[in-house]
Amino acid sequence: MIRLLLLSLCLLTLRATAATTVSAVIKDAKGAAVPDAVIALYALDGAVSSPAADQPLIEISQQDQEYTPYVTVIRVGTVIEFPNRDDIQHHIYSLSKAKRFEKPLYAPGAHESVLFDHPGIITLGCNIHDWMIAYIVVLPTPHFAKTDATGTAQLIAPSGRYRVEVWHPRLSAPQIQEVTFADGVGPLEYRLTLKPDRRIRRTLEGKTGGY
Ligand SMILES: [Cu+2]
Repeated sequence: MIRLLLLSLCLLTLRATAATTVSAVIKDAKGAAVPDAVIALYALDGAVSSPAADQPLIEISQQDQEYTPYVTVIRVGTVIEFPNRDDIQHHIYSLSKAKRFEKPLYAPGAHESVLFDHPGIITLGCNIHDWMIAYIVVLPTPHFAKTDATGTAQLIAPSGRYRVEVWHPRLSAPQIQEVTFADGVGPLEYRLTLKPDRRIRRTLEGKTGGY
């Protein structure tokens, strides 16, 4: 019995440590790099998911009348802090089903936190500044990444089969495929057909949007 236990422990340890890194490269239809795409991995063969590691403080700040970052990806059960680094008030709100909340008269220096306890996509707006928008992608999996300015992301997960879902604010529907993670696999390459960027331009004097 003890032997069996030890053996299972060894196997568990082996599986948990056999992490593979696979890179993903995401481009749009014209071949330009796509930043802020979220890639989520869902294990298909019961691969052991590592428990959530100590998470660094995750924040979405209000600074220079913008939300930063534009896209945040977290696991279900994560708390996000919303520091207001401006010297004016904001009015943070979400009407999204995964988390409805509102922080009216949100004062300079405020830094309240919100727990995101349901998976889904949350659109964050500001009732005072129409152009302020951010997305929070809340996932029921510990394996995910977001593409950087070069459209690249590194995915780290135990070897095994996964359903890979790619999401982007301008994608009509998530792009889904099956991938087997093993040493030497990748990079995963995507060409996404994105909808036009409909974000509202800033109207402040001297500000040109900067998108
Ligand atoms: Cu605002």
